[in-house]
Amino acid sequence: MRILVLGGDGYLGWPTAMYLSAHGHEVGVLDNGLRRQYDHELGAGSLVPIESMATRVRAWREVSGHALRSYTVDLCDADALYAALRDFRPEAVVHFAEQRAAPYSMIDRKHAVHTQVNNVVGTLNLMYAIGELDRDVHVVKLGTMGEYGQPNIDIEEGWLEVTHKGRTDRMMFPKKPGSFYHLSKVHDSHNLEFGCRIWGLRVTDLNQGVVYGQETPETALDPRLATRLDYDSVFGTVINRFAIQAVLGQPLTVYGGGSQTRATIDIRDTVECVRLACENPADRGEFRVFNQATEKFSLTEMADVVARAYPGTAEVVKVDNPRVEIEDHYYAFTHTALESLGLQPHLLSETLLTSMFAVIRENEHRVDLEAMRPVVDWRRAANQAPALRL
Ligand code: NAD
Ligand code: USQ
Repeated sequence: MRILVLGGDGYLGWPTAMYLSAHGHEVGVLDNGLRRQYDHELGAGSLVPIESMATRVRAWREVSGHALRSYTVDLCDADALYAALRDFRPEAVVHFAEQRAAPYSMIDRKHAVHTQVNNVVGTLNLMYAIGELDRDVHVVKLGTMGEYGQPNIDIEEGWLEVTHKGRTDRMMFPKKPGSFYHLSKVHDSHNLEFGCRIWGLRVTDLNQGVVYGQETPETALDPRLATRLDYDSVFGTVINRFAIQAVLGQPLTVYGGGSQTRATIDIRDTVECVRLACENPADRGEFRVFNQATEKFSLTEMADVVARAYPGTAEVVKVDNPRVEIEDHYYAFTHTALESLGLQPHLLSETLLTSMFAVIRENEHRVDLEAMRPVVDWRRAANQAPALRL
């Protein structure tokens, strides 16, 4: 298949592009380099050095023999997006290209507005481009488990049959997200579902849990093919941060009481789930939702798994929660759709963490400890610029 990966320069987009290419697909990567600009803005960066998009594409051709067509395009620039789609003529588009950090969206008004405009407008432009150019293109969109929040009922895969006052309907599952970023994903889901109803688009919304890990079979082939690993308090995700804190001999920082429970997934399963979704497209007019997460852990359990796997771990500490989150809550979610397509999940194990510890040790000299300190407070409408070094 011809598959265009939007956000193909990111943490997940780059390994996914190589994985799809290694599986025989003709792959294009599209990105506007925004994620690299956030690094400059925040004075942070990937723990593992990453190459430019041009070097990555060249290295992949040398190592695998497969070409990737690369587009430098902002999804918010509709003309450029239409031109890229006309040129590449994809059968599937995998859409990773959004501002994806909850803390970034909570810095202040400017960052909340940027997040929602970038994400919602980019997705709307994509919908219109496909609506006008070729409605058979399957959109595989990265959503997030955080769209649902932590409801006191089981989380279904996107849809819920509701009986109210004796009548029954199939509704989109109610959402209660926890940041302006997570809200942008909810808005995307609603827009995409509407596009399926009015234009007969084919959409798969992958509600993914928190991803951990840094290596996939393809990134491990050559150091130039490495994907990024974020450790700062704005973009670093929790299990990756705990692993880095363990190696650095820093306390593992559990926010709040630690009973908050989150859905998780190994990066090697992310790339496989996207392949499965692309190769088994949604029907015309179908808004299909898969919960792309394989396990759940409380924050304390995550810290304990990491601490057990790394004998030198300093300690697990509970710090004041900079976010507004519910702590003692019910959490159960259905995740059978991807498994029924053939996903064989990698579960969080000491094996994966051990390989990650080695990567972290090699690069620990690159860590700026100051960037690890949580600085974005959900309760404040405007977080102070100096603390963020913006
Ligand atoms: P990332 O920030 O590393 O990658 C996103 C890429 O999209 C970046 O390279 C960025 O430059 C690009 N991009 C952003 N806006 C763009 C625009 N307007 N035009 C063109 N390119 C643009 O993020 P990631 O961790 O790889 O996440 C990818 C997707 O997966 C996101 O949509 C995120 O919401 C979702 N997701 C991530 C996780 C996780 O734990 N990392 C978990 C669940 C869902
Ligand atoms: N947390 C800690 N200590 C830390 C960092 C985070 O306890 O040092 C806690 C947070 O309070 C939160 C949980 O860990 O309860 C997850 O935080 P996170 O930053 O790892 O993840 P989150 O903000 O939810 O966002 C990440 C990705 C986002 C994706 C989401 C999936 O950045 O793109 O959508 O995971 S989900 O959580 O399912 O919505």
